[in-house]
Amino acid sequence: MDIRLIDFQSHDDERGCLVVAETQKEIPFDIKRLYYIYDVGKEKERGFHSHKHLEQVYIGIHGSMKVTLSDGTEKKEIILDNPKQGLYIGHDVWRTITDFSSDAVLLVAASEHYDENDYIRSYDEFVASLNK
Ligand code: T46
Repeated sequence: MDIRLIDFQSHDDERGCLVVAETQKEIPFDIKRLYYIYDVGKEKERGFHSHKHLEQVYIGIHGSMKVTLSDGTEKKEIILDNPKQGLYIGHDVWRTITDFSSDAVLLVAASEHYDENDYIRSYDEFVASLNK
């Protein structure tokens, strides 16, 4: 499955922590879009889709959340609760994001502008697309 955790550069001192992620270094693509998700209600679930081309890096900036990933064969669960790490997710990976803590903030760096045509929002369609 085309996913991996990435360690960011962190500069910590008595004033706090400063974390850096640079394009084509820690972030393996040119960032065309940033968005963030917060104030997710208790037991609310997001995602339930894959992307045909989009690559993204998820950063659990604050609080925690669970990301469940599948390539149609293998399934992995990753807790994002460390703002010094990012989760790279390539295309053709089904994802759900659940178990948001009440203070959770998920920042996402994306390789492309928003395009609804890049989404596969049916799991059956996702599995069928892998066999093409
Ligand atoms: C992902 C997870 C983490 C836009 O208009 N522009 C955007 O850039 C995005 C991401 C969304 N939208 C609109 C489309 C929907 O009307 O915002 C609404 C909510 O989007 P969606 O239902 O896709 O939200 P999530 O949290 O299920 O998924 C989003 C991203 O779409 C997805 O790529 O990985 O966040």
